[in-house]
Amino acid sequence: MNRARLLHDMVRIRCAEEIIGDVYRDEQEMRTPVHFSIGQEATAVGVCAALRREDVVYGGHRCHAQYLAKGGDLTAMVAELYGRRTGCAAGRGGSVHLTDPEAGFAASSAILGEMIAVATGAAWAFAEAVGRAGRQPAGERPDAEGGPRVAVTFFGDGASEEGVFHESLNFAALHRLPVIYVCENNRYSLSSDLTSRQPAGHSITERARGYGITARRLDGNDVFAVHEAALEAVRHCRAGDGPYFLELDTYRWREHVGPNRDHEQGVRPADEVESWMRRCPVRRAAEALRATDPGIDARVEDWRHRARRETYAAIDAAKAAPFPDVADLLTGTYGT
Ligand SMILES: Cc1ncc(C[n+]2csc(CCOP(=O)(O)OP(=O)(O)O)c2C)c(N)n1
Repeated sequence: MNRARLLHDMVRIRCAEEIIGDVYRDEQEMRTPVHFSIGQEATAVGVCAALRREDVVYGGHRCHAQYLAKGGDLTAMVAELYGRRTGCAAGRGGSVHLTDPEAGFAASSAILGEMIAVATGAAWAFAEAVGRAGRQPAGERPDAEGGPRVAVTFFGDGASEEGVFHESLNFAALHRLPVIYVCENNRYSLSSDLTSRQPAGHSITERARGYGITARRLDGNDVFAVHEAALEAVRHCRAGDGPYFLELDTYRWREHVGPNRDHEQGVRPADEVESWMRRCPVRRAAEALRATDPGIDARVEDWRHRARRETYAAIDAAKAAPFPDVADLLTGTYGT
């Protein structure tokens, strides 16, 4: 495991999102809702670093970190937030419809739970591809060595309350599909706390286990633990042992949608937010690395500078790019 790389990726994502948040609020030029993952970076980074490029990730509305962690292009993401033609979804999707197929970030959607089903379908195709390869005569087989590609889907605790979550898990377990379900449990669905939405004494992990799926719940702000667990999940899927479920406990620092801090408006208790901010995944990883790498703080500072330059350059590039042409409105839609 390259522990410094995990920290680097989190630093880059944190810087990019903080800058985007400030610019979003101050300028009012990005005409898209934005759901920040600030405080939750360890989940996306720990999981995506365990994947190959050809494995595919499907995200939900809170997808910036997932997209960037999988290798999605930052410049194209920022252009998408500004609605420009150079955006990763040609300026038509906004922040909840990020995509970078080259990097293996297939799609994201704001319809809760939708991508859980889509990732399950992709995993079915990946399992079928390996099955077909196995049925072909030796010598004619595409290289299925190392097992199937893996599909990963990130979603929140709120999305686990959608019916499609249960249908998908049941189907994946039945067909032993290579799909990793990653529940980023940040305890809130909009402003509703988990305890007001789900019965006490039960967990989302337990429900996944109810379908016979191997499932683990762990500290989602410990990037090294998340990464270890994700490596195990990937091994499990490639070995043909079926789906894997990870419930990662974490917390968002900003409001549900937008750049502000909602505890300042009384939406969440300030002491709760502060206690989670003390468990900052970026700071914890830096502290852990400092023991063996005394130069880590200087490297983090350098990474921050680079990320700042990269993000501001992406903002400048986006502003200089054209908006989509009205004449192209239907290009790429079904039936055209
Ligand atoms: C099918 C559907 N129902 C309701 C919504 C409205 N909605 C948007 S985000 C959200 C809360 C999501 O909470 P969670 O899944 O825990 O993710 P988080 O925002 O905490 O990352 C809701 C209810 C939606 N987008 N789609």
